[in-house]
Amino acid sequence: MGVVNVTPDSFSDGGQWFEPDAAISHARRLVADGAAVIDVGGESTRPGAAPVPEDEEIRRVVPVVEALAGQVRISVDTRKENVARAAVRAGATLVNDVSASLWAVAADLGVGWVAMHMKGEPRTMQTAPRYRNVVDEVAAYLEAHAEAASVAGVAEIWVDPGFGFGKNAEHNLSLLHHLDRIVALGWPVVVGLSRKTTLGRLLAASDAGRRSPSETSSLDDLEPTPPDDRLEGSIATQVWAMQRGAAMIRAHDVRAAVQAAQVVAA
Ligand code: HH2
Repeated sequence: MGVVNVTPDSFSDGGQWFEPDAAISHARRLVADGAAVIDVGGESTRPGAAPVPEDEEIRRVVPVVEALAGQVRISVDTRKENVARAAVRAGATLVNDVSASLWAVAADLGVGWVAMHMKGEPRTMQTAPRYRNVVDEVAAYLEAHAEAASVAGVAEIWVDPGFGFGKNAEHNLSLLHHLDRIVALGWPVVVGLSRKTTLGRLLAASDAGRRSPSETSSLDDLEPTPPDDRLEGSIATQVWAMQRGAAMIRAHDVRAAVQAAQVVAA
């Protein structure tokens, strides 16, 4: 799943694909690189991001979806019912829902649905997130939401542990370590690891000569490498996830992710 952020403020590529023409040609590049799905988003969900009004989000997303539909499968990355509806009218067939709240809309529209786990909401989610057991909590949340969607009649349901959404480095690593628990729920798993901050912190730790995993306890205090310098961490964790049964990888660097997948498959 290749990421196309039609936003001025996304954490890793904000502003680069904000103009529709730039977004469309970037998406075509990702398809040529091997993306099977293009995920079009008009609102950043990075920590601290400001909400975008519905009509503005529709204005950003719909022309891009319209231009690409028919050439590749399109998902719409949104938390808003009317944005999902407008994108599906324009040709999207999957709703990538970081709020895991739009299952009835997906059922009504007859499209697929991704349920992602998020603790809190983007404006505040990274302020001291806490869990009793992050793996248990995320697994139970995804199971309950997928079940509700299934009962409501959604025919295609994906689950995603939501790396970085209300989770510190230890939570993210714990979820990755136990990804088999999420896979064992029985729903196909999507992972969004690409360029995430925890990877930037691990790479910064490596640059600083901290090579031992036992030295990663204070990772959250480290200044991460910049988002466009997190490729090695993205690929390493994507390969880890593929080997543990993730069925879809949400990626900015599609060529590298597809190449890694081909090597793993071989
Ligand atoms: N991560 C982001 C956005 N949408 N959707 C799913 N299913 N899983 C994820 O991990 C996920 C997601 C954040 O990445 P990005 O879209 O690049 O940034 P922003 O939210 O700042 O636009």
